Amino acid sequence: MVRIAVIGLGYIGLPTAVVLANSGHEVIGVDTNKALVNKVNRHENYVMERGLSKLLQKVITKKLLVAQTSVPRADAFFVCVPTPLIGKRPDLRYLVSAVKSVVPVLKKEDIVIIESTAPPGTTEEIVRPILEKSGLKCEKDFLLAYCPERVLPGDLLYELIHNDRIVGGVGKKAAERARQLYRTFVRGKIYTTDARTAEAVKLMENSFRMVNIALANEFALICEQLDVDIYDAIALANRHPRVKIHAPGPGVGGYCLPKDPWFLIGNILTENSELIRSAFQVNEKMPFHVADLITKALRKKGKNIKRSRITIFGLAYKGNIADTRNSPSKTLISYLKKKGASICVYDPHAKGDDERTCTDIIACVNNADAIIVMCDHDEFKKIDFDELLQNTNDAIIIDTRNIVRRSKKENEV
Ligand code: SAJ
Repeated sequence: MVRIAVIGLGYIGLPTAVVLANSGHEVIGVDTNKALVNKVNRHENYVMERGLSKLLQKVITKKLLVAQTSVPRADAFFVCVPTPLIGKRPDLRYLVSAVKSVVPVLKKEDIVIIESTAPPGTTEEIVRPILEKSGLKCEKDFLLAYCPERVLPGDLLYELIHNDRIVGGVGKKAAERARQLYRTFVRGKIYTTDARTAEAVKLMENSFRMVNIALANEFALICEQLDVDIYDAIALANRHPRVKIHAPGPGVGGYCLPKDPWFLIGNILTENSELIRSAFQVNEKMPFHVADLITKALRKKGKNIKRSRITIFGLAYKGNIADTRNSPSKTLISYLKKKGASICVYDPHAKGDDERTCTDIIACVNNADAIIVMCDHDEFKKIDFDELLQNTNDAIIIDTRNIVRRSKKENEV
């Protein structure tokens, strides 16, 4: 059992603190947001992930986890704070502030583990000098490691425990100590390397996915022009033993994929990162391509997008989650409003933040000229669209997620 401080109780930090506590460690969760700290101590879960509420209640009730706003003395410190972008540049202010908060309590034999996604070199060139302001020397007195998260929202708790992990140490001793700590709750394999490689690996993983989604989107644009069904084509191509084409969609949202590749290529020569830069452009244009499809389909029905009623199914950035960060739906909605359309958004998961969502699906499609499926929520897969269309003004349907199943295809774009 180790006394562990988890700094940052957000989407990664809270589940990490809970799983560490449930693995028998004494865990102190730390966040500057007093309201979050109070919620944790009242086991009021705010990270909507399957199984987390129950586990949070267990570890709080058993006093295995407590939350507070100050960083305590501990044997291990997990730093799980956001690392957003400012424009296309990493904003490491939260990370720097969190690491600085460890300095006053750092002692010999402690280990500090950074989980926040960061540009290669951050752990050694930014985090290490800050921690050495304590007067202690890295590797000699304290240990430092970098271990990125790789969990899929919607299945986070399972993946936190079962996925393989990469642990990057500043020195072999740190990698081994971090490996031992993760081994107490990770059932997947744990691969050790150096911190810089681990930072790069995380960014390469998400760049790989962002680029491959862009390729799928570009295939969709090509197949539209070729009058080939993209989904049939991908299904057949993926029968090749070494081909795995991703799913095309209306764009790439979330906190990570729109951000992480910029951490990788931000300081790289343009001529050495052309593919990743182009992939961003392909994904970023997808919501506007959807708007173009809507305009053309309405025009075919003698309707003008201006003053049309358009129902958007899905504000979240992907299926079965409530997260709307960087959602392609928001880009599409904002564009359609500028074109004069009247918008109604229906999403059984995402409660509208800056975009109001309707809770009554019939009211939301009432008299609609278009229904745009932007998200693959399971609820949408159960909808009888033939019946739903009866409530609309002969609406067109644009299904960007290939989930609409109908007995007949009329009105579908
Ligand atoms: N998307 C497609 N086609 C695909 C796959 C995804 O259009 O074939 C779209 C989705 O609809 C979504 C976007 O791409 O808009 C990104 O979705 P995602 O599921 O690929 O990835 P994220 O953003 O959910 O990535 C998360 C991140 N983890 C957290 O946010 C806690 C990331 O750091 C993880 O590496 C990733 O899950 C993972 O899968 O491990």
